[in-house]
Order: sequence, then C-alpha cells, then structure tokens
Amino acid sequence: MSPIKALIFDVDGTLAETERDGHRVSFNQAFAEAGLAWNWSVELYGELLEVTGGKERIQHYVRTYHPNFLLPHRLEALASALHRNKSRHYQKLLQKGYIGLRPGVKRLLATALEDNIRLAIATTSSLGSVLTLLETTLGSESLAWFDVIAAGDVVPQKKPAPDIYHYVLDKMALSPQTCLVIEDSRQGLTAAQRAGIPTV
Ligand code: XBP
Ligand code: MG
Repeated sequence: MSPIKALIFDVDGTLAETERDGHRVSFNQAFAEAGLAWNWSVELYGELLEVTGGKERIQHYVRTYHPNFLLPHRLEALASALHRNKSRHYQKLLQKGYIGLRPGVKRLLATALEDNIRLAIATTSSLGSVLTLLETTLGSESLAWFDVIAAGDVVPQKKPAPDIYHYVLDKMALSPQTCLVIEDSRQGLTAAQRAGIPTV
C-alpha cells in the first residue's frame, strides 16, 4: 500500500495551462469592457504572475505602471470590480471548451482514487473559476472526487505563504509527510515547502 494518503494539486499551470490563453485574455476583456486602455501582453503577464491572485495582480499592476491613476484607497474596490468581470469572462471561456487538462492529469486522478489515495486542491485562483474548470473538463461529478477544494480568499495570505496548504492539511486531518503536492510555480513550491509537504 502507498505511504501517500493524499495528493494535493495546484490548479493553474498544474491541472491545466490556464494562464496565457485563459486568465490573461479574460483580464484584458475586463479592462476593455471598463473602457481602460490596459492590455497585458504575454511578456508583461509573465512578469505579473510573480504576484499570485487576480485581485492582488491588478492592484500590483496599477501601483507599478499607473501610480497616479487613482487614490490608493479606491484601488481595492476597482480591483474587485474588474476581477468580478474577469472571472465571468474566464468562466465563459472555459464553458466554450477552450482549455483542457494537461496530458495525464485525468489518468493520475483516476488512478489515485482507485488506490484509495485522497485528493485535494490548493489554489490561489477563485473558487468559481476552479469549479468551472473541473466541471468543463471532467464533468460535475468530479467535484466529489476531492475531499477539499481550497481556493482564493479562503485564507488571508495567498501563496507563497503556506496558509492554503495548512488549511488543506487541517481539513483533511493529515500530517504533511503523508501527502504529496503537485505544483508548477516557484511561489507554489515555496508555499508547499513552508507547510512541510513533499512536493513535485
Ligand atoms: C494561479 C494564480 C491565479 C490565477 C488567476 O494560482 O495566481 O491568481 O492567475 O486566477 P495557482 P484568479 O497556480 O495557485 O492555481 O483571477 O481567480 O485569482
Ligand atoms: Mg500554479
């Protein structure tokens, strides 16, 4: 029997390549809809990914590239409004089937379940976006495959803080050494390692 009791998956870049042709495009749609002449190129978006979380990423972008755009206390509200629209665009794009899972992901999930290995998700993305990705790629029944789907603002600090991994461990009542995390980014790896979980 496997000594691993649970696999904990990151989402963006791990379950699916969602960033360049998914999230980035949706941020740009929300900006255009709001009448803002902001456009995140692939290159700029690559840099902006350093900041995890869509709302946090928008705030960082405005502070860095348009520091005089509006008073700092209005920034949080603007970022939230833009992000709400961005998420709507992103979920529509998923529903059109534009983004699939990375090769092998479905098989890995199915094999783990067959072997009685529990599954969880620990992501910086918003819950609605994660659920839509699962529904559009694996079907709504797949939501029940995961013991915990921990997303977005469920914890105060996003990755590279370990909070989201602590949250998952707590909910699953498992110790770090009995789990394995699958991540794609430096921030994600740092978060999982800070929580003491072995990480691929
Ligand atoms: C990826 C992120 C997210 C997405 C955008 O996190 O940092 O912010 O870029 O999603 P992970 P939202 O790889 O941990 O899943 O706009 O919903 O935040
Ligand atoms: Mg990722």
